Amino acid sequence: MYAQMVMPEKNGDVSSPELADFEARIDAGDTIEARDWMPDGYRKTLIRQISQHAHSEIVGQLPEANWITRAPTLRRKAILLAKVQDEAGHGLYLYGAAETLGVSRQELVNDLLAGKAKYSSIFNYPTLNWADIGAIGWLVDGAAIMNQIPLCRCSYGPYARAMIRICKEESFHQRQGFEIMTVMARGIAAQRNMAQDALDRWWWPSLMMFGPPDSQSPHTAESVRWKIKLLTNDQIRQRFIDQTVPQADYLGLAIPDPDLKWNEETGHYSFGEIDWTEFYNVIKGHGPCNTQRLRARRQAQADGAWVREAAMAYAQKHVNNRK
Ligand code: BYC
Repeated sequence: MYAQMVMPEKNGDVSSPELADFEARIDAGDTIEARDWMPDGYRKTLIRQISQHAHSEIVGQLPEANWITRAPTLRRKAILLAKVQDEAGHGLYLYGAAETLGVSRQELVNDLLAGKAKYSSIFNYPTLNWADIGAIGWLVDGAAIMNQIPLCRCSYGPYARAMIRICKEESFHQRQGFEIMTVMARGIAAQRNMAQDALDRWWWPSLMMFGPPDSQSPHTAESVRWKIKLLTNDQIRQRFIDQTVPQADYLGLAIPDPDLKWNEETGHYSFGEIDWTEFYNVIKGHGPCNTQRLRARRQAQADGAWVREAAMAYAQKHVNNRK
């Protein structure tokens, strides 16, 4: 896999003692903290990745929130509400981690609302029925954990620590999704059909969550060298497939890929071609729900203006009282 990647030149002045020291620390597995010296490229990549991740958590609330009022039972509603609230919390930890790099949360949010910042492609697909909530927990949160567990060991301390907490919550999310799928797959024919239909629609977009193939990923080589990413996009995608296929078998559901088969030689599943044209379309803003997602975020920003103003006025009052 590494052979396919273009290895970039080392960032900045290779003879700089700060850079040499920084790279030695990365190689030794040290954690870099907010006040430590870091190359501009490292800071920039972290701000990009952490803020995209934060935006994904926030926008990612929308497809599932669509079903809170229509959850089939009170218990399901309470669980879904808790899960969606967790995602809001993840967004906040991540904006906090990004802020340690010298950027403000407001700047990051402005970039999202202006359509300049990315968030995960997966949240531009619609949730058509209750089985989609099961599929999201099982596949989308499953993919998220697969990506995030290695990030708990990434080189930037504030990001790694946020990831540890987030992963604990994500594993509950994945299990609740798998449990919904189990109930539906063992239910009446109509429920089994809904579960299969949800798997059919979410499978390929879930594989796209891991990003483009390594051969077309401009950031992977440098991010892996700096331990901002511990594994490449293709490596994590393969791990996800290897873990998820037996789960689909357990559910009695068929993965919608005629080319999927166990490969004795590699010890992994081989799988069919991912439609990268669809992926690039979605990340350029032309997915089924991009417009609707950004509209919802802009509305939330406008609706929350009075809360932010009141909180600022309250904080200012305390500052004035202390004078
Ligand atoms: N969607 O060089 P590459 C969750 C972009 S939320 C959109 O491989 P990189 C949850 C990429 O940004 C979990 N864009 O990039 C929440 C880059 O564009 P720019 C979200 C994508 O960064 C609520 C370009 O393509 N998880 O779990 O090295 C409810 C080239 O890509 C995507 C994270 O954010 C995509 N899928 O690798 C339920 C994890 N993929 O920036 C669940 C943290 C790629 O040059 N992020 N792009 O304009 C990462 O691990 C990495 O950023 C990625 C991409 C693996 C995603």
